[in-house]
Amino acid sequence: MARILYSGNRNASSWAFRAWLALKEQSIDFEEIIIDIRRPQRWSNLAAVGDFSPPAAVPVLVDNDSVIYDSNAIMEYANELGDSTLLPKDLKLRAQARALVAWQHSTFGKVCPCLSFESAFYKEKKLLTANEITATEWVYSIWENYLTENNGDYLIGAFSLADIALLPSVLRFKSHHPVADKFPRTIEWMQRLINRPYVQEWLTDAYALEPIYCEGYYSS
Ligand SMILES: N[C@@H](CCC(=O)N[C@@H](CS)C(=O)NCC(=O)O)C(=O)O
Repeated sequence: MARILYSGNRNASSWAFRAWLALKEQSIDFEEIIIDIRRPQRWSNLAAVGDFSPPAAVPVLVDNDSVIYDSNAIMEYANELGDSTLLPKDLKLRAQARALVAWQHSTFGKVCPCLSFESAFYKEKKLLTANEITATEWVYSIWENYLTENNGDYLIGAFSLADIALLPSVLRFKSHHPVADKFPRTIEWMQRLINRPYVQEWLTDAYALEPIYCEGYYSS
């Protein structure tokens, strides 16, 4: 049996983090090959991934003769290969979870684009602009609403793919702007999420790495 996850640097690849975490949380055995996506080697390394996976990006899960690319597909696959507990049984809750995953996957990265995943690991954080603070507070209010409406420990009640998908955004926002007391459920949810053992495992490695500085971070 050969199941290999081609992932990325722990302090750079938020998409690989999501795929890796879904596999771990479902207790699925796999080997991991970390593709170095730092510049300039990024381009040749990803070109080599393109030899077996058309998008030439990480993550990619190769499960024997199946090549599964894109973090979203890998998260869904991990859920179904495991015990399917990462999506709610209830149709409407499941749709809510998938909507959050889809939003993160499509346009959520445009909210404060300067606060990249890499920047969550910088020792010296930039000061946020007024617009960035407004956007961050708005995101916190949305998470607070989900947690209040679903009245559970996680966004959709139980731990789900929605929490996994949003975790890198939690890290990039929280590390730049603390959550105000008016969002108590968000404060607790973030801590609960970050304290999960596999999340801690990834983050311990990520914090030990040399930071990867993104152009324009301090000047924007
Ligand atoms: N939609 C893809 C995005 C994957 C992605 O952008 N991965 C980055 C590394 S975190 C990458 O390999 N980018 C390739 C490139 O920039 O050409 C997914 O969810 O897996």
